[in-house]
Amino acid sequence: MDAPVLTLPLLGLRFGLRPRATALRTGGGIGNMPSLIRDSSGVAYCALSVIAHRRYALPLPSRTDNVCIRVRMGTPMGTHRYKRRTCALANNSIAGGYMTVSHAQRRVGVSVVATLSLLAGALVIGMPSAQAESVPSGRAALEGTKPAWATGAADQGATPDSAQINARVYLAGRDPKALDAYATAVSDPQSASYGKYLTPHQAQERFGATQAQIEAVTKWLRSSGLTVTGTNRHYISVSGNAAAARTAFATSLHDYRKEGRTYRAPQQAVSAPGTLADAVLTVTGLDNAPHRATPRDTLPGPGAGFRNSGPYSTYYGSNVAGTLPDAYGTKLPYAIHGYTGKQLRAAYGAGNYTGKGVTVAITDAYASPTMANDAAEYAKHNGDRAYRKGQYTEVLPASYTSVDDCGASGWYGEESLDVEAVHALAPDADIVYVGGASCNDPDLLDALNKVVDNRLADIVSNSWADLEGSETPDGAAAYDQTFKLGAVEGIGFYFSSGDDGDEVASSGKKQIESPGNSAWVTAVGGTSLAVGKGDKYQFETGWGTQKALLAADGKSWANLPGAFNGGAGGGTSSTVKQPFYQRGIVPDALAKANGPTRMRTVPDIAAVADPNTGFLVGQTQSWPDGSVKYDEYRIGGTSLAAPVIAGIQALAQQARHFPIGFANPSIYARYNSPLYHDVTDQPLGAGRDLAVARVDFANGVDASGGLVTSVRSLGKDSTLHAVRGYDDVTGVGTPAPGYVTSYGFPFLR
Ligand SMILES: [Ca+2]
Repeated sequence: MDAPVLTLPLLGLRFGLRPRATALRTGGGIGNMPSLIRDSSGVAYCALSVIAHRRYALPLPSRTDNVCIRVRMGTPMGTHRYKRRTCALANNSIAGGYMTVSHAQRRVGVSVVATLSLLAGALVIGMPSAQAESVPSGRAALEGTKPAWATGAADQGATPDSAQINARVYLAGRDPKALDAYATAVSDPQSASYGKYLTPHQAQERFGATQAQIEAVTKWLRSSGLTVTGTNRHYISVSGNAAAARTAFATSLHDYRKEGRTYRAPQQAVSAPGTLADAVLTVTGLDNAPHRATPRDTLPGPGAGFRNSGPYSTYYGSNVAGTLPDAYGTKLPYAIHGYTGKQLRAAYGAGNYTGKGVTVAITDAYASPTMANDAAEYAKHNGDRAYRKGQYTEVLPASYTSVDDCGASGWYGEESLDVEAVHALAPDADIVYVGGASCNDPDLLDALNKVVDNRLADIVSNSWADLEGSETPDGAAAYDQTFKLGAVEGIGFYFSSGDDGDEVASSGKKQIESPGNSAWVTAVGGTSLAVGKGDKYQFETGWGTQKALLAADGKSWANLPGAFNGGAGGGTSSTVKQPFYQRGIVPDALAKANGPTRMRTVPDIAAVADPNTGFLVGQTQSWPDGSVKYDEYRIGGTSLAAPVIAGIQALAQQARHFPIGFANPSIYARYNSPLYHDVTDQPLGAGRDLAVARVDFANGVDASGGLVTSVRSLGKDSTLHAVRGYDDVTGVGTPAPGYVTSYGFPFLR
């Protein structure tokens, strides 16, 4: 086991004297491997294996030579918008490389743009704020339920009364304020209630909706002419026509133009009868109802395959590109072949801990049909422990929807990465995969609720996200309620912070991602990691890549340093106020980046994410010769960082002999200590830039289409910078030897 780097008394002193941290919030990301597929008519598509989110295919331009293109595309129903930032294309084949995709909208039935600035989770019912539309007397406004894009200028007139509506009325529970307070106290090491978790049944008894509330809300909805299609402890789902919705929610529905399409939305803020103000949390689904969904009970086969070329380094610097031009004044090491669990465990101080007795849940949409076999194969190939019988289990929905719109098979790669990374870091931890019925918010939220309602796990790894600007307060409130219920049960949620840096290149606006922006989850940022010979930790930088190609004559790098190619998401929330645990730690230059009020910043913690210093993942894929078989490729993104941290937290929980629960108060309590690697962008000295050389198959599969050679810089994350202390690329840093064992110290739990 790695010896703790601090003595016990020093730890006690350091943390005993630290100003009281008080708590909450978080970011999400993406990395894709491009590949070429053709449909039955021979039309070529760029298939994006979206590692943090989903897969999507779009028609290729007729011919493009290694250019950056911006593509905006929508589903037939227009409820999704994908912006693909960079895509290197050559002669209708896709140059290997790392690409990112982000979603202007992932949600169905939730408005696309949120400009209301309000505290997430603090939807004020019955107390209209200055931002809330007026509602009829005797009604309680549900703030945030009118999308910002539902303006008079965009108004196309009333939605026909006969239009079909599907909505969810979320229940506030019997005492939302008490839930908030208990979730805070039970997660705060300095609270007398710290660690006093409740069972799901106890949580429901204490904070869930009462039967009387459910009956009253049901009666209201039915009396309005809506049909109740389902009731659970979180929400009542209803269907009906627009006329009934108008009666129920005291607002007309109108059609609005937005980005070339027409969407339905409430004309005013949605409201509930004043007598039900305490019972209703929010309503989702009145805009852009998911009527496009087509239930299916079978999923598509594995997606198009991807392979890395070489040369590689097996550890950082093991293979120097002697024949390639210098960059930044030095020869470059080749990119890492893909770190193994052994290397990552050593870098982050796993010691002899294995995660025994701990359960990690992974949520994604859909379910790879080959996951169990792929995971077993991967473990065998890469020196990870074989899975025990029953160690890996799945909890799946009865059927799937939006299979085409969400690009179901693209989620398989994400799932494979999540499962294999958790097992590589925490080889004895149980893993339960909880699949969502689609990539839409309601279905992913259902998956999270399954974890909470049944306490399926101690730790939940989530490598999916959306832009904060696409999140609306109604959706944020529903997520936060789930996270808080999880916190009172001792469940911690971990979300990747994003793969597009400050998001300016991907969205045109500096912003962060959600649900990682929530005060109630741990946002995991990313680094470039150098593990040297003998698994020795060398350094990390913030993950941020600029990519330049080898010039045609092979003697120089064209346009060095090249364009931004991807990096860890981070920054300051526009909607979530600073949680107590960040107070006094996050510099005001970050916390107040959006105005005079201190806001939530992300990420909280970080781990390896750079695909150039990434992780091998094994997956059954479809190959150009028609075969469908297992293979391995290197992958990265904060999609990797999240399961790595989830695995490390499983080790820490084993050391603690008790669930860590919502971890941010504990994570920040260790700030500014040798328990973390404090990551900076130039760890080898000011002004010393770092980079690796990388060679890819132009077609992503084999050398038949030629090779693409590039230089990839480290520590160049758009306008974000990893600096000494807390930063918006890596948070408090990455776990160092001693971090895991520190959870076993009684005064430092
Ligand atoms: Ca730092």
